[in-house]
Amino acid sequence: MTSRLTSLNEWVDQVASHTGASRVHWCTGDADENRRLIEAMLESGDLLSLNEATHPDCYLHRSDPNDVARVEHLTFVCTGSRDDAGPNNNWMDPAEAHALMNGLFAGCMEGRTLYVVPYCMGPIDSPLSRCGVEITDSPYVVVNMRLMTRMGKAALERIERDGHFVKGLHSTGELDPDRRYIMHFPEELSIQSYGSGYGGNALLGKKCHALRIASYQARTEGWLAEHMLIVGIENPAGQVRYIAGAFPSACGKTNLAMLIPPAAYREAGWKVWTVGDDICWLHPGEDGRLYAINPEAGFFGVAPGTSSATNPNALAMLDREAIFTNVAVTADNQPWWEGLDHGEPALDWRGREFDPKRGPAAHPNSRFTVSLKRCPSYSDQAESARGVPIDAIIFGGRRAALAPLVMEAFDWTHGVLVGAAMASETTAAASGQVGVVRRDPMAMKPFCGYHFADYWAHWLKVGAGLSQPPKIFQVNWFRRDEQGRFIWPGFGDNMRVLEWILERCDGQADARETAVGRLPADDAINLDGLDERPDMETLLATDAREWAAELDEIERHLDEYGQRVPVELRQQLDKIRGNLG
Ligand code: GTP
Ligand code: SPV
Ligand code: MN
Repeated sequence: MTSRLTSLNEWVDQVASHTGASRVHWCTGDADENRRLIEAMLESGDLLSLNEATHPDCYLHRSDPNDVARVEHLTFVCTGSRDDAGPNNNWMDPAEAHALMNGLFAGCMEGRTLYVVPYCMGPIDSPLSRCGVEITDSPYVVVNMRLMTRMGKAALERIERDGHFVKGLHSTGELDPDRRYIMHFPEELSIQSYGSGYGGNALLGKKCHALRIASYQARTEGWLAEHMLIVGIENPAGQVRYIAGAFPSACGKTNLAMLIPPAAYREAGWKVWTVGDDICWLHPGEDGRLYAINPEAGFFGVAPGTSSATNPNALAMLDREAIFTNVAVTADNQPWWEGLDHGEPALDWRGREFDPKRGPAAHPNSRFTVSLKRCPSYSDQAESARGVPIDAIIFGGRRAALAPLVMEAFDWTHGVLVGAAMASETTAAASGQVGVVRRDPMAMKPFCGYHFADYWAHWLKVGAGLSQPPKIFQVNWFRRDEQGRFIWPGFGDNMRVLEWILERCDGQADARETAVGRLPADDAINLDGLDERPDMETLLATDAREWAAELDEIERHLDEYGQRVPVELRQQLDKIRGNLG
């Protein structure tokens, strides 16, 4: 190993000695290594095989029942100054956090193998990509990281060239919720995670690196690291335009990223191309546009609700080479979850005989892991080193009332306020109560690695530097009627809204100016081919009284971030108040 890797080698040696690991394995990412890890996990029971005939090379992992989602209350940003982490993060003094974590990691890998997992977030040859190394004692993490990132030999070579990387240290520990912490040290570009083996807590390339650490780096380097999908929409003329969309966890990013347009659109020649479904790094280009790369290489998607009616592209990629976490299984050992259109559960996500009295068969936050390349709508631009140019940014939430189906911001500054004011009902993706409306600015509440007020200022600054900024929109697929049913059909029919958005970007579709933003003019949303006309009047209403109350709440929400909130956002709020009269 050459000298540029000295710091990596020293770190690995030091961690191996501190954790007492019995063996050190440097991951190459090759197929043989993967096969051996899977065999060992089948042996230990960490993985279970699934029906080989229907689901070749697919496996099931059942996580500990107390370890099924991200844990926001145990996730910390440890900056030297508390103010830099902001009220949006839990904070701990770095020295205190290191002392705590050193105590937990001491001797924790005795008798276990320590895996060194070099990975690259983003296309391996893109100057926009960033590398990291995760040290973990979990083979489940290794096989997931192989699907979710560019993992192994090529990443190690890039680290050698770059000379720097983000250091991530992870141990599943005892899976004791009282000894569980996800710590970020943005000033040291390092992450330490102990006591969980689940998703965003344990696959450190994902939320920990590609959002919390990367957002912090992006601020100093002049770009944005966002919780966004990236999708290309090809019109019948063959022109592809790209949209980036921020939605909170379990609010529709994966579905929108791979939607299948309604029949009439398909027949006319519309196509959808998937670049990313969860994380997006946005860089200003020399032409004054914003360019996006997906730092990830795979999907860690929500299983429940995935069906041939809602997301046929996802189903098509889940019949081989996928890892399922916490789904149920049928009597013939096929994966099963609520919403799937065939089969029925025999065993629930905990491996018990299914009993509907005990709740759903699949855990509501059960997931699939699969390579991006397996997606039928995989974009030929997904590996593009310079990224794809973004025409529109959409902010979406899950809101039963108030938020209209779609609304265009007046300009970038108003768009930043729309993003900062986002609210959404909580979901099973994080531990805690489900269905409570909370503010989730830019869908980044759990993921922004620094003070939200500074983050909004950074958004304003990035926008000011763009000569051709994307237009910003707000969407809401989740408005409900009095019976609690969704009013908008959603899923593939969201294409109808995307069409209006893209036409607005071309200066074509009609909009009506309201106090709070621009909404589609009557009949501007194409409803052809829908069995039933949705209640568009409710979907596109902007009730002045409700909005006045909303603006008061937004003001209180901004106030929580104190003096650092950019004055432009308060001015926008005042302007809209004035519009409302
Ligand atoms: P994370 O991976 O947690 O970040 O979630 P996500 O934003 O990618 O959400 P995903 O696309 O996995 O959708 C979450 C849940 O919302 C699933 O159960 C979907 O079936 C459901 N969903 C997605 N899109 C729509 C929609 O347009 N309408 C309705 N009613 N439900 C939707
Ligand atoms: C989310 O919760 O937004 C996810 C799943 O995408 S996790 O990887 O657990 O963060
Ligand atoms: Mn997510």
